[in-house]
Amino acid sequence: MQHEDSSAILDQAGTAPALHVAGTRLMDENGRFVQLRGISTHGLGKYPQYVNYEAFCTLRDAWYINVIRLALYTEEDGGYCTDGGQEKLKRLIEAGVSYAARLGLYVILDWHILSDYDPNMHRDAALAFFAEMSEKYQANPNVIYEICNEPQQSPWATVIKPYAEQVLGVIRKNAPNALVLVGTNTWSQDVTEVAGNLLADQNVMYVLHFYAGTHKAALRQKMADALAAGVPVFVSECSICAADGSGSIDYASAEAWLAAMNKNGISYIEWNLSNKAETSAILKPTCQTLGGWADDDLTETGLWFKKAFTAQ
Ligand code: IDC
Repeated sequence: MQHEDSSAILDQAGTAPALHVAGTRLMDENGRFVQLRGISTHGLGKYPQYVNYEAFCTLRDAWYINVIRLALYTEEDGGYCTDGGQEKLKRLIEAGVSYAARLGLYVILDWHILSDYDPNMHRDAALAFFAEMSEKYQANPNVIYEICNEPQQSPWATVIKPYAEQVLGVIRKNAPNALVLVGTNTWSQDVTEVAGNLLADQNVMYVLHFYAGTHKAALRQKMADALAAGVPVFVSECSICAADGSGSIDYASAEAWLAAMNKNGISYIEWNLSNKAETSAILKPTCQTLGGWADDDLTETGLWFKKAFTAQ
């Protein structure tokens, strides 16, 4: 692996340089290929305490991440469209973006649909949210927009693509060059479904999610097929346990995924930054600190990803 993607990719002004899609890969404005690697928060409504400067700083300096994903559930666990309180959640996003900017990290604003499986269910809220965010962050090249976490029962051509065109419409008025990530059908696994029917937009990547205990060679083959068909793939969420976020770790499958992503320079983000008693959490349930973690604070999943990030 070329050492093109050191943890924080700072330009001379100390900010993360703008990114664009080049073929199926990401490139910065200095012409360097970039592989983003990082961690996703758990739901912002449920675990707001991990959106803090020290946490992000630790993940940058000790884990070598270069991106953080802010998971804004639309429905579950204090969701933006249910009981989360929109102003409170937006203040958290504002804080998260400002910490990321100060640290030279990229930051993903993740519109985290899940049980609301069709992105059109909350389309008006999504349009308003992304209009507001893209206006606010139009001068921040480190902000990345992820417009629908995991659609289900939503065919690409008739449901997700028309939704994405509308959301892109509002984002592009303010942020013509920002990177936008679009989820795919079946919990963001159907990346081949978009082949030959991409959005008419240069700066979009298509999302694939995997949980190594559940998803194995068949889904990796889909990733390879999508890349071969010219689809730029971004793994905005993954972990090494089962798809329910818990269960046991499959190390062999995890290594196979890591090798496939590194070989193709695919960006990937681990789920999740919390101490919840579930395998995908990177902190042990006994860990009460909000940053500056020692290895002893980390779960097996945390240790595995820390090693993956720092090995490069
Ligand atoms: C899971 C959380 C779990 C929570 C559940 C419902 O880990 O604590 O109770 O959501 O809110 C996804 C989703 C992501 C899931 C994760 C694990 O994007 O929200 O988080 N997962 O199930 N897709 C595949 C797995």
